[in-house]
Amino acid sequence: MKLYDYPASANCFKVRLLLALLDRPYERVPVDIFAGESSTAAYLAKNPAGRTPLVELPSGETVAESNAILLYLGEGTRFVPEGLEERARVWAWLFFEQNLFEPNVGTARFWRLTGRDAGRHEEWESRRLAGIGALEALERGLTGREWLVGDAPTVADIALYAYAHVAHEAGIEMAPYGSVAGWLARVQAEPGFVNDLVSYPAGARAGSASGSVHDRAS
Ligand SMILES: N[C@@H](CCC(=O)N[C@@H](CS)C(=O)NCC(=O)O)C(=O)O
Repeated sequence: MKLYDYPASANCFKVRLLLALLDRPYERVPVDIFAGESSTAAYLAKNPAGRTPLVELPSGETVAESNAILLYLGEGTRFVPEGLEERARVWAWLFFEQNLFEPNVGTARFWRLTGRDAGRHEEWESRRLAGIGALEALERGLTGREWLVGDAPTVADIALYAYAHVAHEAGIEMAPYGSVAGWLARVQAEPGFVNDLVSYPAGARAGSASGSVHDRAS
């Protein structure tokens, strides 16, 4: 199996984390999204949305969207429950992650770390505030519980971990979120845990040769 991957993307990190926890081998294919490699005709044929991550299976079929990939890879393992009610609750957290968490926490972080917050402070601040709202929801969801669904980690925890563990880089003060802090530590204590999320390279910065024409990441 191949993983088309951008090392600084936390959406890609989700997939690498699950593969590490599963101790599953794969071939990593780096895609330099700031050099246009996610919008070539060859890449768009694999993922019409032109985004990473993407997995290519031995059959040649591809699966896009980080959380769909987590569900696909996690099926039949301890990270995806068997019962329909628990599965549905996992799906709900995955939709929450894509609707409210990543677009706000992830985007506010990306803009801040790459200088894209300059010149649009109000827009950035509204993403950061919405990110705080998403963190408050995550805190409520974890209060009195060790994991988001059931009594063991699922792909929902992996998906939310990806941007929650770097939410401070979006300018969010994390001290109020004690249940989130305990849960982040529990994810990090899972056997096989790795954190190989790297910093955005210089070429991702707004105003750099490639970064200036690219606004879609996180
Ligand atoms: N909803 C998608 C978002 C993927 C996404 O935004 N990927 C970014 C990196 S974090 C990307 O590859 N951007 C390349 C581009 O937009 O050209 C997912 O969860 O996989």
